[in-house]
Amino acid sequence: MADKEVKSIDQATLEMIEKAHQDGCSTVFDRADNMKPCPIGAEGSCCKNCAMGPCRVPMAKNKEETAEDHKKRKGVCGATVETIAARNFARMVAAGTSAHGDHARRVVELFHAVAEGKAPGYQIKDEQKLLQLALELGVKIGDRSNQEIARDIAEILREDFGRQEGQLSFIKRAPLKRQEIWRQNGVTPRGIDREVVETMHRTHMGVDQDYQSLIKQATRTALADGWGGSMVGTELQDVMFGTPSPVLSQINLGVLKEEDVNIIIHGHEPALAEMLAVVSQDPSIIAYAKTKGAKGINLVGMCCTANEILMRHGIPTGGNFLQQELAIVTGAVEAMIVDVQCIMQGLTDVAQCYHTKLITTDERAHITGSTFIHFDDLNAIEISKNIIKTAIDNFPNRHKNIRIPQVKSDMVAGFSHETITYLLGGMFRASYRPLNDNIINGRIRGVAGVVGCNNARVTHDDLHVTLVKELIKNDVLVLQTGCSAMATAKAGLMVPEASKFAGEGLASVCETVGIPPVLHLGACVDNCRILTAATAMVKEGGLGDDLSDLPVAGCAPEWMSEKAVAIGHYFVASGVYTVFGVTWPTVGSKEVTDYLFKDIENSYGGMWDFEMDPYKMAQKMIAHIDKKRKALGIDKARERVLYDMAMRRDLEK
Ligand code: SF4
Ligand code: MSK
Repeated sequence: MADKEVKSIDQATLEMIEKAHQDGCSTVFDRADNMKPCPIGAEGSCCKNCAMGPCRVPMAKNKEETAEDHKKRKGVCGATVETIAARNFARMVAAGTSAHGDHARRVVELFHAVAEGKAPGYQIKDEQKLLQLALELGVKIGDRSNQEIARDIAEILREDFGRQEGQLSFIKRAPLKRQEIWRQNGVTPRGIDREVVETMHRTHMGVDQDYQSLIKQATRTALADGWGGSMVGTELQDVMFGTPSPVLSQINLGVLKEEDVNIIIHGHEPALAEMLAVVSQDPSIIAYAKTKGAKGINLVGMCCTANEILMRHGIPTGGNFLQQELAIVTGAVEAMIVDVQCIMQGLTDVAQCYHTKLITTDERAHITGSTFIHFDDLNAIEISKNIIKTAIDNFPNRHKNIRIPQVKSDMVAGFSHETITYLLGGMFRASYRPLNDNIINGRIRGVAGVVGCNNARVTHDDLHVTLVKELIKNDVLVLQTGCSAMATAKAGLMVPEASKFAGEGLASVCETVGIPPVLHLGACVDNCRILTAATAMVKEGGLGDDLSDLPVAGCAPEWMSEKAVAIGHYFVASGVYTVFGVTWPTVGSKEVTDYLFKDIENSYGGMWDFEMDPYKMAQKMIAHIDKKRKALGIDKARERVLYDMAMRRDLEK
């Protein structure tokens, strides 16, 4: 494990932290040093849900105080430690679900506009996926046009947001046994908005005051994210922008080009990024850049928007969450264009140290000190040209102080569920059979989803990379999204040659199929692709009849956002053992934490865990995978050992 004082294991990041210091510019790394986390808030023991508080009910901090003494500590209204911790947890889930849900709502609105021919520049790129969705949702195909079919699909999926009764459209994608578990536990989500609103209501002062009841509603809300908002967003984005397929690209700050106009697109929703990708290739725009002395235009992604345009266009990625300010510190970025989510307010201060223009584009996300250019899907081409011209006009304003770290790595991304099926089975026998067979015969021990953010409280990228290396070494195939995927890509784990880091069994499968041992599945909303892949494994047969039977585990080692909590909880509620690093938000209540870490398994087959050491994270995940292998009766296959001569002689004694 890297020294805690080391800010990052990434050379480009370290170089730019040093440059920021030389330039007198403060970044997230300095702010994290100057602002220690509040220990009471960190453990979920602070309630500020009414004006009689904030009330603090922290854990015992000295030996004289017993657990019983702690339990006696109450908020002014009498709220217990359990209620306060569970309410805080539920609100994190609601916030995360709302972020993905609101992202998906914009996608549905754009999809509807495309269907009505009102959004020039956008189109339906994946007709096959459109027709599959139509069949699944009961939309008549016949001789109707793609536009007519798309409009019906948009209208059906739009209902998922405000539905008051019944269930979300994609719930029926889950294995039947899983659907029954949700029904029995009363957590089948109705409408995405309804579940979020109900969580906010229940956690208001003086409403739901039983921690298990609060967690139950948090569960229903999280499921409205994984099998609702996120899934709707991913599916319709694929239809409009294309379902990802493997693509070679590069990652890290070294993808910036000194002689080009560098434009960074940062945030989450791909509508703007897709259009910028198209417009930045326009010969008239490139010619305009040349009139300002630049060689060309270099569009680069940051955070999850980067994942979206990387997966579909191979556009290079500048870096992950903790590198957003550092990209500006290079002095070579003309504009950083942002939409929603994970955009640090500190960007404005950093941009002021250099010539970079911070351009906000979304009505829901204004930042004081930025330039706001409203991005309207219905006039996307014109607005995108305007944004890019604003960046080009800024090129002559560059300061002399430019330093781009010469650090970048090759990567292969674009592993959608559809692509994995095709790669495994080929065009005519596309299926998960080879994956299931290799899990059953033990070449692949299991599958892990490693996802989530960076967090300035731990060494940047270290936990992601150490954990993933440990997993693949032990023959665990790793599926990744978000900033976690970027961390391991920078470390060279997303190229086929990375199979040299994998155990013998996993390496042999990866080399046969021609894939890296670590697969990039996309952005944070694309975590639902992992659910889809896991469901396909169940449906393929031989690995049980529910998601909780599979030898799989999940982890967000460097999480920071509320979205990560929503994602983790929908994995747990879908039957997956899920580990978080850095900190655990209910640690202030032993009962709530025990419930989430142990008892919840009885209801859903999945449970949470917390671990700060990446080696121990890997051990815990592998132990869970082995437990599931044993329950499936496939643990024996793994124990096959190739005997060398010394071992044979020992046997014959
Ligand atoms: Fe304190 Fe209760 Fe108000 Fe929370 S709701 S701030 S615990 S009085
Ligand atoms: S961007 S949510 S820091 S993964 Fe999706 Fe990265 Fe986490 Fe934001």
